[in-house]
Amino acid sequence: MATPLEKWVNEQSKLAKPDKIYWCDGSIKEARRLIEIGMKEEKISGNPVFQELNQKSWPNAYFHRSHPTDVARTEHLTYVCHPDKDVAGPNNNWMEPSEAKKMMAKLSDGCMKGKTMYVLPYMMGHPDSPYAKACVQLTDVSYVAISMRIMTRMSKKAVDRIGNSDDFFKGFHSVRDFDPNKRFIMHFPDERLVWSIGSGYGGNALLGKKCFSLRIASWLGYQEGWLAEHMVILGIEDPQGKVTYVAAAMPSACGKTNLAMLESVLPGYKVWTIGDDIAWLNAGPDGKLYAINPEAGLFGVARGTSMKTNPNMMRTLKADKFYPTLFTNTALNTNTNEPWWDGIDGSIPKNLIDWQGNPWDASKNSKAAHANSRFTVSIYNSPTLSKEFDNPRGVPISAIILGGKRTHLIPLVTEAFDWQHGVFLGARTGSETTAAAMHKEGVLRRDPMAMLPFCGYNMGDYFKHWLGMGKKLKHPPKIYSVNWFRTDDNGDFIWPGFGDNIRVLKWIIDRVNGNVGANQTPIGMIPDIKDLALGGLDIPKEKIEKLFEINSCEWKEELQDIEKFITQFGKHTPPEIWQEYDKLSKKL
Ligand code: GTP
Ligand code: SPV
Ligand code: MN
Repeated sequence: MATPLEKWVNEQSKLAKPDKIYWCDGSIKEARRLIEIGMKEEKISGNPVFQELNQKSWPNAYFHRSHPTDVARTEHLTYVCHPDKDVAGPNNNWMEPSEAKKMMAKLSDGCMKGKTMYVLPYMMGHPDSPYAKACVQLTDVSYVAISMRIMTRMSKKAVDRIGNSDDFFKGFHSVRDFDPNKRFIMHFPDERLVWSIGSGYGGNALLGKKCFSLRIASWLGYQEGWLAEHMVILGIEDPQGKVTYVAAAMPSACGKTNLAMLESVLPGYKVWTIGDDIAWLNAGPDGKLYAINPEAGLFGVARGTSMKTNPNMMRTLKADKFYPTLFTNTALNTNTNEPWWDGIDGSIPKNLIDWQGNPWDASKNSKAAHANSRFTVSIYNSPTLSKEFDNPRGVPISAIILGGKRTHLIPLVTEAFDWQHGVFLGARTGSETTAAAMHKEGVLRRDPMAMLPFCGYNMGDYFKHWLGMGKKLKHPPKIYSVNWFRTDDNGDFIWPGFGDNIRVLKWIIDRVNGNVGANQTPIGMIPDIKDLALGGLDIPKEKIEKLFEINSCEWKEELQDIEKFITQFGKHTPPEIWQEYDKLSKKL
């Protein structure tokens, strides 16, 4: 008798009509074979799916060039199909589920003809974790199969865990012909199903990531009493060897990966990495909040990554471990066969070809590497990997940090008065858009808890759920807002960022551990400058003060925009959010 899993795979193959079906086991041998297939047999717009890079300087690294229209997440083509539109909320595109399925079935009919259908069984979370979920994705391109193998725990253990049950997350993915007019990423939360057509790009195609671990998981968490968040998880070790764990939400391309692998400029402090993008947060039996990272890899922004900004990531990318490392849409140095991007160490090489494969002409003002070019690398390659990474229970979180990219207004760091105020602080967060999704860069939008594109249900209900989580915890973490991106009158960043962010993290753990005081302002508690470890920093005092300036005129404008945003959620917005709004408005 076929298992529900086998039945499902069989039904999907009848629809997609692949030439072959290949069940992946996640083994090392298989990764080698899939890379070979990607180098020799499969093609995307005439290019091989993988190209071997210089194995001496970049061991185990391969280059991938995507279809030119397929370089970032497409939020306008992403839908959450609850039966009731109101459940999806104004923060999601919505389509009636049966209508969506009809459309997707039509687009999927015969979409894998002449291709192999890869069946990818994987776990999100450590297989021994009570919080882990068993998943299966189908795909028709080796790039996605290899990427999923790097990003997740892919193995037969997932098939064993599913056994005879129907309780697994289902992902159907096909790049079809990459037609941007036939590209859709559809979520069916009640069926734990994601159906994605027409894109091979990261969050559109690696369905374990944003689609399942955030959009569907946030909905599961809402029903079951836990949180799925767009957050990094890290441990901060102090000179006495005590490790304090924090989780931090920041919108796409706003600094999570860099924070997760930070190399401290303060002697005696060290950051340990647990995750760089997604956290699942559960209330533990001791009343603390526990975090696991459901992923096992890093899908990071190449631009700006160097030995100066993120040395631990450069070491991770060059680590000579088995797991293959992928570079997508970077430029290529044809002399050395090495990847290149803006901000990487060294001078600009002479013989670059751009991310689309054309010789690059520096005078033509085009970018050699795509602004959203990325690498995909196993987290086990990281020299900063925490020894708690595989702990099935996760780590206890002492502070939650909520960030965004704001060139004005928002202070370097603010502490919330309490949990409810912290939820408001997250709800009101705005951030300037980045190249991680297909839209104009640098436009301010509200992005509560960095979840606007990833919350799989009505965001008003999401705020309610956050408030409820706080009540459930006997020891709720303290909540902070941070902003590394405030600029001076010349438009330059005031704060050096990167390794210097440890100075802010130190203040946060000093607060959490009751070692320092703080000053009260209308928007929250801010540090006394004397309590910040600023030794060795060459920034004039006025500029540091500017990082904490609260301009009430600008804040009044901000309040109007916040009100407009929150009003959208109507009766779904909990009264506590409006209470906090009123308090702030009165204080200003
Ligand atoms: P996603 O993978 O899209 O979720 O992005 P992310 O939040 O992990 O962002 P990441 O750490 O990759 O950083 C994105 C960009 O911001 C990169 O170009 C970094 O170099 C830059 N960046 C990161 N941290 C800082 C910082 O502290 N200051 C400044 N000025 N730039 C930073
Ligand atoms: C993001 O955009 O937040 C990313 C990359 O982390 S993606 O996998 O495309 O979501
Ligand atoms: Mn992300």
